[in-house]
Amino acid sequence: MEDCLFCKIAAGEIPSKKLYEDDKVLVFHDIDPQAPFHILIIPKEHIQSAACINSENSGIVAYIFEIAAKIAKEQKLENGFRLVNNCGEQGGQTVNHLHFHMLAGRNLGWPPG
Ligand code: DGP
Repeated sequence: MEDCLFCKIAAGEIPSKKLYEDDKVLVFHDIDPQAPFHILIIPKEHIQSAACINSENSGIVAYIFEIAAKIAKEQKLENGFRLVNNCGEQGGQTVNHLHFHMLAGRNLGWPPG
């Protein structure tokens, strides 16, 4: 999609520090890490937000969780991790392309601010 930052990153038009890639998803390091380990998992297909998930495209969400579990094993995140999706303005979403934050490496507070 034109003018979508994460579509451009997925297309390789904007560089990123990639951790994993296949035909469906891209995993790369967040530019502003909030924990010692902070990556973003995005679908390559442009989906604006979690509010746009429906019966046609919901499979990608399960797949993203599968990838997160695989990364947790590979990165030896035995002490746990957090998967976060921010949706919409009040949800704190700043990039309008569905993405899940995966954070680990410190005790993460709850509830978030
Ligand atoms: P959110 O606030 O949930 O929409 O998260 C967007 C995240 O994207 C935020 O943590 C910072 C990250 N981000 C923004 N621009 C870039 C970029 O150009 N490269 C990378 N790697 N991350 C970015």
